[in-house]
Amino acid sequence: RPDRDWWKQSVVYQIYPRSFCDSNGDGIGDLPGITSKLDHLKLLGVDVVWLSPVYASPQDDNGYDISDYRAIAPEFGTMAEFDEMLAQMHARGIRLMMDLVVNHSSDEHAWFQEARKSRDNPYHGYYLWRDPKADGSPPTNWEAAFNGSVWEWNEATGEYYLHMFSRKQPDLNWENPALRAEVYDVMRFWLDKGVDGFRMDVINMVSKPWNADGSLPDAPVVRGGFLQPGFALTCNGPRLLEFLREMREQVLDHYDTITVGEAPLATITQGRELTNPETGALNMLFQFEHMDLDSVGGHVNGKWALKPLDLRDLKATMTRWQDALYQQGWNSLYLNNHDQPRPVSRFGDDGRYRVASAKMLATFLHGMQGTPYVYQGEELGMTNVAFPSIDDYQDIEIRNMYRVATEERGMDPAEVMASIHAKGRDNARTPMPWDTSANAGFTTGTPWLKLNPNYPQINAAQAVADPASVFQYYRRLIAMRRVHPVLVHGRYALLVPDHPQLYAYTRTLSKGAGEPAECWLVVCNFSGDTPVFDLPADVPASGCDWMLGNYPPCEGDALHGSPLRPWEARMLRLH
Ligand code: TEU
Ligand code: CA
Repeated sequence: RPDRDWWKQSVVYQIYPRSFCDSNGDGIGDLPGITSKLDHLKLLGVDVVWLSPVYASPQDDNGYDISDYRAIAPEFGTMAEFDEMLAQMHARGIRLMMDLVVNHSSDEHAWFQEARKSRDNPYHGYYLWRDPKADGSPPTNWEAAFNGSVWEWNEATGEYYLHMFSRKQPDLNWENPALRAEVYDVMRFWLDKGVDGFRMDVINMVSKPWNADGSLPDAPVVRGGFLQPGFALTCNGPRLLEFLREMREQVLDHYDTITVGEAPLATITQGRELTNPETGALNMLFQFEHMDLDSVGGHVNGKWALKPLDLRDLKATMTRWQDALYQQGWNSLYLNNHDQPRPVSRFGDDGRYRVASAKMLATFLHGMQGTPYVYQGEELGMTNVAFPSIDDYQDIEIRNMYRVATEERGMDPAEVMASIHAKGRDNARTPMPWDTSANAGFTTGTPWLKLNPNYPQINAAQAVADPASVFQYYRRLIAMRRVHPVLVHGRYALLVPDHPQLYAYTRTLSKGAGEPAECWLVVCNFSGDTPVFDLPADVPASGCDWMLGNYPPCEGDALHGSPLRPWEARMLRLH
């Protein structure tokens, strides 16, 4: 391709297949359903689709537990329907990233079925086993993300196996070159079918930071009532770059791909190391710092212990990553996905100012340097839900946390439900609302998870028809990235860092000698108040052009002494 960095100008749309569109009335989204809605994506203007897993799976974690990496789960369709979907995407100029889940497999994968039979089975070394402590207890006190211990007993071999997530998701042993070779073969299988790249699930867990002698540290018990997954103990091991460089040399460099590595607790140093174009391995990472600002202890202590977001923390975090990767690597830009609550409920105002704040959040995100990711329904301004009963929720993480917190740790069910309403993953997994017909046109059957009750007001048909909708705003925002190189290559610089409600930054693109640099200003009001913005004196500007905004252009000087309206966003070209 003429521009090998096409992924820097792309906008990616994430589809969670179970909740996108059901074509056969079983209440579960599927591949033909996706194919039937590709024109929605074309209209939105996205360049790439990231498809969450559709491989064969017992669905213990909705497909993030894979039992055959080369087969399509019957719930989602057939390989022929996959091929048709891919052809229809390519026909529309839309590329496809698959979700590569290789930190762990399903316990129903043939590899694990063999491995657990005996300690000298040829597949035994594909997984991570440990003997019990002298008293028979698990090797460490670590907690898994989806239930008690990360260690599950295996009777046939008299030892424990590691699973950072559910007991049906045994971690794979990347220290074993034979296992790594199997992963690379799986990648070639999909790339040879024409797939354009991968999102790599918890990829910074594939090298575990364990002691060289194999001994494992116990976790410091920082007791809240909630689960505290031992991520910090199993992320970012010493061989991560080595493994991913090997993957790049053996597979990725032989194809024209886009790659993003999901990396909970990734540090900035890793961001630079792993995304360096020459010495790195992947195009970009999903780092989690900005996702952990509104909970006590983030991933280490669990996301359920809530605390209010301070905008200055968000500004500091985003600015650190923008500055660190400028001309060194590349950022992903995201505010939500299938694991995170809806941004307009989490960071905006999902009541009176839902539309304005959804547009503001999009402007804040897409104005920065990196590849933006739009999660299904984000383009509609979809909100969280608050189902009354734990029985309304399907997510293994929600259900197991609720059981442990209320039954084993005596927490107040009302307090636990409040955390679920704020941070539960099913907030993002309510079925995509297409129109105002029964079940919002998602299914003719009974949806696997209840719809958001506000679908009569928030659905794709309404959004496409309404010129002032969040959807139409996203279309204009996405199109700008293709037209204005400053949005792709311009240097980011934070302004007014200490302002508690305004997030303002510039993007500056140097032109040829003698030509003045092009400078854009993005100002976002993260509040329902009307704070005044004053362009700092060290940013030279005598005027500006309104490039985009979620309100009509203001009267008078937009740069000095200008009050922003509630949740207002302005994208201005300075001159
Ligand atoms: O998520 C990895 C991860 O960090 C999760 O702990 C996620 O952030 C958490 O559930 C939020 O509370 C990936 C997938 O995105 C997730 O859907 C899977 O459940 C998980 O890995 C295991 O494959
Ligand atoms: Ca279906």
